[in-house]
This record gives sequence, structure tokens and C-alpha cells, in this order.
Amino acid sequence: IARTAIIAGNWKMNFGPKQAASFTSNILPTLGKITRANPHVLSIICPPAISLAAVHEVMEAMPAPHIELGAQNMYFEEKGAFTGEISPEMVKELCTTVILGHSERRGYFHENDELVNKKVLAALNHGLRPIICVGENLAQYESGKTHSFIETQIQHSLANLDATQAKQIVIAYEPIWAIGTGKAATAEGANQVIHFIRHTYTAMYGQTAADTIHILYGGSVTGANIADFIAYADIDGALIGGSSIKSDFAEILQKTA
Ligand code: G2H
Repeated sequence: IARTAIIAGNWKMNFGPKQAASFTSNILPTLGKITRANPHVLSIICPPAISLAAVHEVMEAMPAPHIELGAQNMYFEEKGAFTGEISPEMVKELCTTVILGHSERRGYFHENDELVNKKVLAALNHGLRPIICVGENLAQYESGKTHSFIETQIQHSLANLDATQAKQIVIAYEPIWAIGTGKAATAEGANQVIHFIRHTYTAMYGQTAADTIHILYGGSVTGANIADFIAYADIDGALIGGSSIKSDFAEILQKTA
């Protein structure tokens, strides 16, 4: 099954509006050259919420195919007294995509699978593509609990999708011990877990849905190791953190295309 490759950049808490606009203006021509020549790769840039409008403006001024904008988080409620939050509709004004349930949100901001699931359903109901992150921590990894932990995360975070929605999601497998540590999982190890994720998803929503969705690897991906990951058929691309706010991001995209 040939699925488009997705390279998403999670800028995390880096670049306010001014820096975000200037970084985007610098890198966008290179990214656009790559996506123009390679229609089978989609790139999604995910700046902090406060910088989305600035990046959107640059992207409008420098149109490039298959480069989209995403948010790093959102709340599931429509509107109202939720100080500090942004709604699905607000995200939808500027973005196609939203990252949900990143391990940093689960860890620092106590998001659990039930909350992530509400956000996933809200995103889908508003026509946003959710990138749902899952992944085990070091203790779970070392005690051989990776599969059982991830199975629970998938079952709970991705509950209650309808048949159409089940085909519209992206999952990012990010082992917590590999995030920002420079210690990437081996491509073989990542592929094995991603294969298991697809298997789990098949049991929930059937073969066609499982074959349609994209599953990305995330955790210390760089221009130097991306090729190892995407060589595997089950790995449909990557969610990039640290390397997404450097010129390395263009190299990663180039090597994927
Ligand atoms: C994992 C990843 C991007 P990094 O969080 O989401 O970050 O590439 O810095 O490990």
C-alpha cells in the first residue's frame, strides 16, 4: 500500500511570531522546491499557537504545494470560559492539522487518554487532521511493557471514531526515552512497534482503515537518520522536534521525498 509520506515539524515552545515568520520565510522556498518536485510527500509545520497567524501569513505570500500548517494542541470545547485555551474552530481558521496527546502534554500538563480522545473527536468533527502521539517511557520499555501500554493508549485515545473518521487520523509513535535525548529508537525497533500499532488499529477499525492511516515515528529524528526510518514500509514519515527549527528540516524532507 502506497501512502504519502508525512514530515511534520513540532516546533514546541520555540519562536514567537517575529522569529517564526523570519524562519518560515527563510526555509519555505527550499521546502517548496522539494514538495513541488515530489507530490508524494506532505509537510506540516506546527509552530506555537501565538505564532500560527504570522506563519500563515508568510505561507499565503509564498504558496508552496503540500505544505500545511498545524497547531500543537487545542481544547475540545467550542468556546467560552476556558482561559488560555484555543478551540477547534480557531485552529481550523488557519490550520489543517493539530497534534494531540504529545507526551509533553501528557507528562507536564496531565493529559490522559480520555481527554485526548475528546480532543481527537472534536478535531475530526471540525475537519482537522489529528496527529495523535503515543509512546512508552523508559521504565515501561525496559520492563517489556511497550506493547501492552501502547495498546491501551491506542484503544482509549482513539475510541468511538466512526468509519470515515477512522481513516482520517495520523498516529505518531514517540518513545518517551527517545524524545530530545539524541537517543533515537532503532529503525527496526520503531518499525516493530509501529507494525503492532497498525495491528491494534486493525482490530478496532478493520483492515482498510488501518491500511489508510499514516503512522509516523518521532524522537530524535535528524537528517542523518531519517532514511533509516522511512526505509520501512510501516513507517509513513516522522514527527520532528529539535530538527524542525533548523535547516536540518529541509534535509529531512529532501531525504523523504
Ligand atoms: C518528539 C519529537 C517531536 P525530538 O517529541 O515531537 O521531538 O525530535 O526533539 O525528539
